[in-house]
Amino acid sequence: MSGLVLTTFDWVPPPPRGFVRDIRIRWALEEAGLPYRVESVPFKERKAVHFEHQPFGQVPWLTDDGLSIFESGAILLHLGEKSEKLMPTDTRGMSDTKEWLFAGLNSVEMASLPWSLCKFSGQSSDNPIFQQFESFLKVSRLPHMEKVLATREWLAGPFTIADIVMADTLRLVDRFDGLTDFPAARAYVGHATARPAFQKALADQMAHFAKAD
Ligand SMILES: N[C@@H](CCC(=O)N[C@@H](CS)C(=O)NCC(=O)O)C(=O)O
Repeated sequence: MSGLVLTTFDWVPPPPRGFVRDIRIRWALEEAGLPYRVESVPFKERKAVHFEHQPFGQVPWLTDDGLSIFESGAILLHLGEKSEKLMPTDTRGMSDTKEWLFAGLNSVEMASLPWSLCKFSGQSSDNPIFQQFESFLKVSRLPHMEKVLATREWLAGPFTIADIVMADTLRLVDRFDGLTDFPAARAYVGHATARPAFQKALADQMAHFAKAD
């Protein structure tokens, strides 16, 4: 396959639509103006070839000519190396971008995802496990992000792949009203998702899954 090819599921049920992680890659590709195609693999019956590209049977993955890359963070880094619109080329800017990219994935999303999954599955707020996740997210992580986001527009100076990860992570928290006490984080999600590249990525993902209904 030549050029950039993004692979996602052929279909997913309605609740996760708009949040499937191919959106991070679509968003980056649109920001950079890089040409790409989207291909699909079955959601319901995952074949051996799917696991050859993504060992957990998940999506997304990206192929760039002969190279196949899984993990959205690794894919974003790959794209960041292709376009200054996604990652600065100076040492400081590149380092800040990588630092915040990993902070998004490994410090914020590691706290927000279990919380969001509890919300998604309708866990009661009396559940002690949910309360632990609530405290992890809302005491140990979001107040610190709030301070950072109150002082800057984007995490690493210009808009970068780090903002794609962080905004998409916080967007899911906002979906479950988890940002009501964090106005700077909410405003950050608002102006990140107002970007035309995000709007195009979102519309394309929604259309892709709707086509298979
Ligand atoms: N760490 C992976 C996570 C990928 C992931 O969670 N993909 C979801 C879609 S958003 C998926 O494939 N879910 C189906 C499953 O886990 O079986 C990444 O960031 O690429």
